[in-house]
Amino acid sequence: MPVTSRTQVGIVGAGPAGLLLSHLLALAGVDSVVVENRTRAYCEARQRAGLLEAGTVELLRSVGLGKRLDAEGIEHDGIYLQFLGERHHLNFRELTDGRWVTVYAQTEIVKDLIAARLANGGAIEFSCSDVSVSGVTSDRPMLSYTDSSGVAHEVSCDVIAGCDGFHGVCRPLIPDLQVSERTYPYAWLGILANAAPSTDELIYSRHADGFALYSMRSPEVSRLYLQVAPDESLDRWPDDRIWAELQKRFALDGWSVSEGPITDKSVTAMRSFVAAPMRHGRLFLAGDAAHIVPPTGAKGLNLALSDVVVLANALRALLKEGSWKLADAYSDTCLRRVWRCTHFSWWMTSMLHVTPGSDAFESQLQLAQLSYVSSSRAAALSLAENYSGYEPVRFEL
Ligand code: RFL
Ligand code: PHB
Repeated sequence: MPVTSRTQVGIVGAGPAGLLLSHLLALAGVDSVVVENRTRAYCEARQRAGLLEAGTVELLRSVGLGKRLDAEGIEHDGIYLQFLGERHHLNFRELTDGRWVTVYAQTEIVKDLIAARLANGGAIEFSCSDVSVSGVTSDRPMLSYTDSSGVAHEVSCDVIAGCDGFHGVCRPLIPDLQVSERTYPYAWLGILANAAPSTDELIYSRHADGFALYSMRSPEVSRLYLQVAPDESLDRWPDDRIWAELQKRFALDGWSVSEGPITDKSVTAMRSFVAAPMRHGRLFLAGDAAHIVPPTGAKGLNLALSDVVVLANALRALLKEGSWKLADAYSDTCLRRVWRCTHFSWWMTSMLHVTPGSDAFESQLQLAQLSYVSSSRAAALSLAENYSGYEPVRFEL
């Protein structure tokens, strides 16, 4: 017989979305249980995003998660765009009345969130199997799973939050889902290296051989990406080849990429994906479970956390005051931001990558756009306000 229990919100997935939701709900006095199929160590080590919008930083500070972020996060005033062998700085602070971005790795946000939840007695079950959700159109949906010791559980909930990422079990429970999708004919090869970054800001470089991005994690650790073929095998990319390609794509007189031991290497496919609606009955999707953007705009994590703020406000109104108003508006409210970010990410991706088989016409359009963004204040401001975070959401404490 399964062990039965009761909570207000059953949360599937201990990524940034599920963990932040559980934290915000606790601040609002709403109970939750988070169920995750990976180990805690795996969740804390998964290399992904690194760039936070100003609004995301302000949100994390306002809910007690700013301590390490403020000590270790690296604030940036803007970015560099590089093309035709020249590097141009876009200063977001100047363009947008003080907006900025911060480099602070997703791994660190996940560690901070797990530590905060566990310190406050929060329930997170790692290493679960057979996770399933049922009865989402009834008044008492059920979250079922087997824990790491092999014991089966059934948790009766008021609502379920599907924060289980792109390959999760929640999205398929929504009937008549409308999916809008693009795949791109390239991927990113990402590395983490013990090398002091030789740049003060991130560099987005369009080179005739493909896009490259120079990011960082700390004053000692660099994070770099190269555009590669969509089906690229890591076997074809020994460290020497990676550094040679990075030096070529970022080449500038009197300057070079600083090299060091590579500690992580992976290939990520590029995709845009939006599923609507993001709610069915008492099931709400948030983050990558509902949408994916290509990483060129640095939006995925920020978007996931914005969904969660909208959802936490809605669930507090529903579970503390009995009002369905915000819950009914949840999907439409989120999708407006999702589509803005989907457009921005697609636009950045299309401007900076070399499409295999493309002709001179496409290259000239990209270069014309890059030159416009680097010289027109209006065009630069549009990039800056999207990149640093357009219309940030607020958690109502
Ligand atoms: P996650 O992080 O995928 O977490 C989902 C969690 O659910 C678990 N799960 C299940 N648990 C229980 N039962 C099941 N059946 C389950 N199925 C799955 C998973 O194990 C996992 O723990 O989704 P979430 O929380 O929505 O967070 C989204 C972000 O992770 C993602 O959008 C960003 O990483 C995207 N992204 C970036 N976003 C930014 O805002 N700025 C960036 O600079 C940025 N760079 C990136 C990125 C993503 C990248 N990759 C690898 C996709 C750079 C890269 C290379
Ligand atoms: C990162 O630091 O991992 C990063 C930064 C900016 C992006 C994508 C990834 O656009």
